[in-house]
This record gives sequence, structure tokens and C-alpha cells, in this order.
Amino acid sequence: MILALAGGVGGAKLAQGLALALPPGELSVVVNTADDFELYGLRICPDLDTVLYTLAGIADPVNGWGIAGDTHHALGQIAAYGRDPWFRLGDRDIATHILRTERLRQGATLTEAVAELAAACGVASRLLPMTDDPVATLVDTPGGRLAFQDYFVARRQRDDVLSVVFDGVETARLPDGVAAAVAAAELVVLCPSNPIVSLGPILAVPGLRAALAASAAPVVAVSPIVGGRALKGPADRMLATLGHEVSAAGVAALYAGFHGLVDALVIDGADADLAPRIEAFGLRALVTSTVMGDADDRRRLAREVLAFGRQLALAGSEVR
Ligand code: FO1
Repeated sequence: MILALAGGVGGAKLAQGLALALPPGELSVVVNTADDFELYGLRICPDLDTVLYTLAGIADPVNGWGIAGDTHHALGQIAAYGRDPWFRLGDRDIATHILRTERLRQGATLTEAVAELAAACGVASRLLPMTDDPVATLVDTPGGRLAFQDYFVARRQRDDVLSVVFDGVETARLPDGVAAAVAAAELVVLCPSNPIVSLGPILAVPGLRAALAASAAPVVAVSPIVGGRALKGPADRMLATLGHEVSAAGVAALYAGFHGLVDALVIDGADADLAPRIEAFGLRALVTSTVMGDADDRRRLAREVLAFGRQLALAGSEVR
């Protein structure tokens, strides 16, 4: 069993590559839920849906989030009622939010609601919310504290992020399914998602880091920073304003801060010269092409990560 930790679009792409590279049912993906929020009375889970739609092969190929070919009639009517349709929910996407919200109101856990949607979409991989409890990312900016989607979508990430809070994470519980997936993992992959606001909340759920540390499975991260820039989203600017180096070496330093939790970092060929610095942080480095376009790219990178993980596991068992 392979375990991936993922946030939004970058994470979903590698998760799809892993699903394509592995026999069906051999992948579990733990997904960030700290971007979740409520809108029009509906529970919106952007990262879970991005991974769900990507694994189901129905994600919008341009944005990476939402459903391919979706229409926006519901949002048009919301605008006609005088409300600002600031968060672009497609009509088919809204069906996901309606059914998930219904199941949650009936008393289902988010884990159960997500499993039902994934099964209905024909997704063989296990899709696991990082917690069933409410956690919300808040960002502190020069203008004050913002809810994550106000920062990310409404204000288009224009504010400098001075600090980040995962509200509620201290009391969030690790779902049994996540603990079981960690225990069963032969390899853990930290997908190329934003290390601060996508993987940060997952790694902050009490019990997860201890479970990873207790497992013999190697932990391999893939850098979301290539050539000093984020492939998508504000990770580069966020690293800078939070005082980190904006490079794959900066990502390595961040992960090295988890004291031995992360064994290795996969970096792009454009950053090959950073490999010695990454190894000086105590992480093994694999240099390859990490920019993922189509499904073939995603599967190719996944196969390389899996082979690298197998090598690390072998080396680890020889040392033990
Ligand atoms: N991101 C945007 O930049 N603008 C949007 O209007 C937007 C709508 C949206 C709707 C559904 C969904 O699942 C995701 C959506 N996203 C949108 C992406 C999302 O806000 C971010 O990618 C994540 O929260 C960060 O990982």
C-alpha cells in the first residue's frame, strides 16, 4: 500500500500518476481539509474535490480544480439575486457539495461522505480527509487576519502572508482510516503541494507525525518549487514572506525541520545544482523532471518516485 499526502492541484496530479502506476486499490491519499468552508449553506472541500475529480478523470484541464466542461448557471442566478458570485462553483460541482452536505447533516462523517462520492465516481484509490473535525487555515497579512479562501480566491493571493494559523487543529482527531493507512504504508509520498498551507495542516493533525515516525516506510517529498518558482499558486511568495529560501533547498530545509520525518526530496533537473545542499540537510535527493503535464508525465514521475522509495526502503532495511 502506498500513502500520498496531498493538497490541491499539484498534489492531485501526482496522486493520479500514482493511481495509474499502481494496481487498483493500492493507493490511499490523505487530503488537506483546512481550506474547507461553508458557502450558501453548503460544505465546500476544494482540495478533496480536486483530488476526487482528478482521480476520476473529470477535472477541468485548465484550472485543475472543478469539473471539465462545467457550466455556471446556478452562479449566474445567484448573481441575479444580487449576491457576489466570487467563488466559481460550477453546476455539476454544486451537485457534489449538495450531496456531501446532505450526508453530513444526516450524521455521516466527512470520511464516509467522501468514500461514497469516490465510489460513485469509480475511484479505486482510498480518499481520506486528514480529519473529520473542523480545521480552518487563517492567514495573517499586513491588513489583518483572513479566512483562507478570502485570501486565496476573493483577494487573489495579493496579500503578504506573515503567519499562518490552523484553527482547531490542536483538538482535531486523526481518523481511524488515516492511522490504518499510515500503518499499512510501504512508502509515504508528500506530493508537490504547498508545504505551508496544503501539507502543513495535514502534518499538524495530532498523531499523524508520530504515526509516520513509528512506521518503517520511507517518506519521500516532491518539491513544489522548480527553478525558484511555484508551479502553481502562491507557495513561492508565501515561503519568502515567512522567511524561507524560495528554492527546492528551502523546501528541503523546511522538511528537515520535521527532525528525520522526511527521508528524501525529489527535485527537478532545473535544480540539480541544489542536490548537495539538500543532502547536507540530511535528505537524499533524486533529480528528475518533476513538471507534470498530461497523464503520461504524471505516471512517469510516479514510477520514478516509487522506484526511489523502493531503493530507500531496501537501504533502510540493510541498515536496521
Ligand atoms: N480557485 C480560484 O482561484 N478561484 C475560484 O473561483 C475557485 C473555485 C473553486 C471551486 C471549487 C473547487 O473545488 C475549487 C475552487 N478553486 C478556486 C480552487 C481552490 O480554492 C484552491 O485551489 C484551493 O483551496 C487551494 O488548494
